[in-house]
Amino acid sequence: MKISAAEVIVTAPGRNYVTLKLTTDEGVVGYGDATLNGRELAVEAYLREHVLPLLAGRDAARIGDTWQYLYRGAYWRRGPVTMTAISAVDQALWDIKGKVAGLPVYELLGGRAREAVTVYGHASGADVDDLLADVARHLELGYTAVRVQAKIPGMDSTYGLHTGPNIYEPASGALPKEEVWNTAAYLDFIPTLMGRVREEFGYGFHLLHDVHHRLTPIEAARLGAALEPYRMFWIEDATPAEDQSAFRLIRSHTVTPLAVGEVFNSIWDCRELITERLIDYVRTSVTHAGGISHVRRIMDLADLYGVRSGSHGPGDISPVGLAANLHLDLAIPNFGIQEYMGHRDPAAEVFDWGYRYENGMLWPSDRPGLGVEFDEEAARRFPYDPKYLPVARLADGAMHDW
Ligand code: CS2
Ligand code: MG
Repeated sequence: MKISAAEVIVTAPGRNYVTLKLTTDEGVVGYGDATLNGRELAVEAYLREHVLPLLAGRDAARIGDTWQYLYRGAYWRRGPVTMTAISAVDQALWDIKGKVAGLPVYELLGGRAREAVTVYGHASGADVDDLLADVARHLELGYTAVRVQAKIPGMDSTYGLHTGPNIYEPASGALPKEEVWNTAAYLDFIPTLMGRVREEFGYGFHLLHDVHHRLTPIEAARLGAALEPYRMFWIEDATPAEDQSAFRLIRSHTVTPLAVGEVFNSIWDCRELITERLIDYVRTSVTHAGGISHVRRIMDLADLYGVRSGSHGPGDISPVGLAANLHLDLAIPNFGIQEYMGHRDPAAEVFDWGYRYENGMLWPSDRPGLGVEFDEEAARRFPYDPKYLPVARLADGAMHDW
């Protein structure tokens, strides 16, 4: 069965999503998520100009060979744009393979290693009381793992906070929003905040926190040590993720578990982190790191070293991408946890996903392939809406990591 048509569709039902549609000569359609927040059109153009012309006439069954052709066959390889584009092709081909076999993709990956996938939800607040109310709401909804973020006193805005009722969307505006960051205020506040959460709700659920690349290694070490009494499930992205050696220093000072990797796009970004056991959870997602085929290899390497998965699952990964990640989560032996924010209206007018949230877990559907349908007519009603992720500066005006 050959690929006969390929198309990229950019649509914004609530936020921007880039979706690849592959069609075979026998009329089987596969979808892949190619959404890269704030850089949507770069991936769309890479696919349209440099990938789609190579796909026509290729055997749709040969996923690995197509992957190698697009990766090894490109002299300028890796990087978020390229790897998100390759990922979309990989997802769409797994979708087609599942539909041809009449099986959900997790069956093709070896079958379910678990019934459902434990997820963590996002609690956030403009102050401590607001945050505590949101944690309570998550526990009532059945979450067994909750990520906790709150506005840092003294700062005008802080990353990771809901931007509407239960909505988290950091991208906004025709130019990047500028935020002012204060490390000292942050480091003073976070241990107090986690203490309040444990005091109020106890230790019977997993507590997570995202540092969002803001600290130096020694600051991150101090934070990890200060949080030890609160028995965190993890702290995430404690330092800018491209510096793998930073984690050696953090690791030597704290037993707070470490997670990193939402911005990684290949196994080379985390090889030392894994083989030197410098982290506990690797957060690479199927959408941004070369698809199911490549993230499976990352997770296999991680399994050898006792590192578990904790894949990125924000609203800026489409339901197709989240579904692809779920199939992998269900099948791998070293699954740890999955991030879950959900997709809010009007996303459901364009995407019809079969998986569902219940009791702190995502449950797969038994639809063949990835199990997500895409309504092209509805997609046309929501044109591309350009938006940027924010940038961060220090009080003296110098740029900082956002
Ligand atoms: C965040 C993301 O979910 C997370 O852990 O770090 O929401 C991140 O800010 C966005 O995906 C950026 O697009
Ligand atoms: Mg994060």
